[in-house]
Amino acid sequence: MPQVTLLVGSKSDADAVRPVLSTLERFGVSCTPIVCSAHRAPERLHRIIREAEQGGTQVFICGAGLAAALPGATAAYTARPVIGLPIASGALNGVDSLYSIVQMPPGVPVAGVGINAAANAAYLAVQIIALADPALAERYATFRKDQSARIDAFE
Ligand code: RP5
Repeated sequence: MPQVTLLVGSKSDADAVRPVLSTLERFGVSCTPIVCSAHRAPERLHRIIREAEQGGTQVFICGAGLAAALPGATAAYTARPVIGLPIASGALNGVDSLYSIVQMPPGVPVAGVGINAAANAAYLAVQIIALADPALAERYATFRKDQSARIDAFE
């Protein structure tokens, strides 16, 4: 049962979201990546979200470029947390996607991370899932401690 469903709007987003998979794997969080465009295949997206919920998905991460409807459309179909990952592309280089993701209407939130901040999307998912998973919370706390120790080493 995948704990995270990673949706991307296009195959062309694959390289940008790869750190989501490697970061989740590092923490032992299972993830299924799926390509589905909110604009080009809205009915399929609805079906995918329903099936993901039935399969136990706790958090959705949605990476998309350009108008980036995918995170918002996913949030419209589920009450589980949705993390929006804006991907740099097109004339506006991801600023369009960032604005789309953070400007959701009240009542349908999407948690936005920075442009191409794929690892941060994964860390945020880990933090959410860790609320009800003490072993994962422990692994994440260790990671944060190690990270602090590495920073201190430069001083
Ligand atoms: C967005 O449009 C996708 O997430 C992708 O970043 C962008 C371009 O898609 P393609 O034309 O490469 O399929 O919906």
